[in-house]
Amino acid sequence: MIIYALINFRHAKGAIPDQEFHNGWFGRWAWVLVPVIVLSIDLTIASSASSTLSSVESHDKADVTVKVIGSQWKWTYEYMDDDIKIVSNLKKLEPTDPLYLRDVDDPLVLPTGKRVRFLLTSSDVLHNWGIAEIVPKKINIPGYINETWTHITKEGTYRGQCYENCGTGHAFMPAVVRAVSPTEYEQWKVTRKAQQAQAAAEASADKVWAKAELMAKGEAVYTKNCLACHQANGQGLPGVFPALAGSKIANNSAALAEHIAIVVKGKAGTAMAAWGHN
Ligand code: HEC
Ligand SMILES: [Cu+2]
Repeated sequence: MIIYALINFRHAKGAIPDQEFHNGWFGRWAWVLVPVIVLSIDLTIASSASSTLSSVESHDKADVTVKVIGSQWKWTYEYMDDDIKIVSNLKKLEPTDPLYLRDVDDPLVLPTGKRVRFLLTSSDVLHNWGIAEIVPKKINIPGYINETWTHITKEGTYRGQCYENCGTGHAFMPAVVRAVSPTEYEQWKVTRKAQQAQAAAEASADKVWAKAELMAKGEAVYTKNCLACHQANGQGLPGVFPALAGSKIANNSAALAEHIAIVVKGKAGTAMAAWGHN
């Protein structure tokens, strides 16, 4: 409009300005009505945005509360009202698989039609948990708890990931939620608790383990907790994660105490976490 006016109503063309414009009815009302219209549009947008934001931040009572803990590079879910803990690790799949880097071994299970509250935190660096279809992402900060919530209406599997660059394994920590009906959810809780109790009983029993049993159990523990850094073949990543294959600590019965110490207590200032509390 400005370019059109500059060309067509220029002085050189003999245009004469309308000096009485502001005295006509249009000139009087336009400069009142235009700001009123613009402001009303602004306020309409602001009020619907505010109600959405306050709903996102709502602290209403929830039916299920889950603590979501990010760590390099997996998600741990703790059900606050039930003694259930889920450790979600990347599922190893072939690159040709449609779910490559998008599936986990043990997803978070949630009921549909219930209000679910999430408490987000981290045990090492910044992570960011979220699943676009059901819950907005929110940052996981070490030593700090963030809160968000959801209400899932449709059963199914929902996928998200870590949205904060948290290190070399950032791409390998997908977040997966399996939403089931409330009845199925109750059944799942019963089975899950029974499984956990059995595992705990096995761990504490005075059972004499055969070497093969120990090897099988150790492999499962390694795959779930250590493989991401030390790799399946035990070679680690040179310069970042040391190889356990051929390591003087891991393969030497004289260094047993040192071996146990580094696994239980970790090594401060490195990615090697203390596993003692698990
Ligand atoms: C987040 C990555 C990460 C994970 C997961 C991890 N480690 Fe480590 N680990 C390291 C790093 C880094 C070091 C080297 C620490 C240092 O600088 O001495 C290390 C060192 C070790 C060492 C000493 C090796 C040597 O020769 O000095 C052992 C043994 C070990 N880890 C065992 C384990 C076991 C068992 C697990 C699973 C329960 C595990 N690690 C999980 C990163 C990791
Ligand atoms: Cu992360």
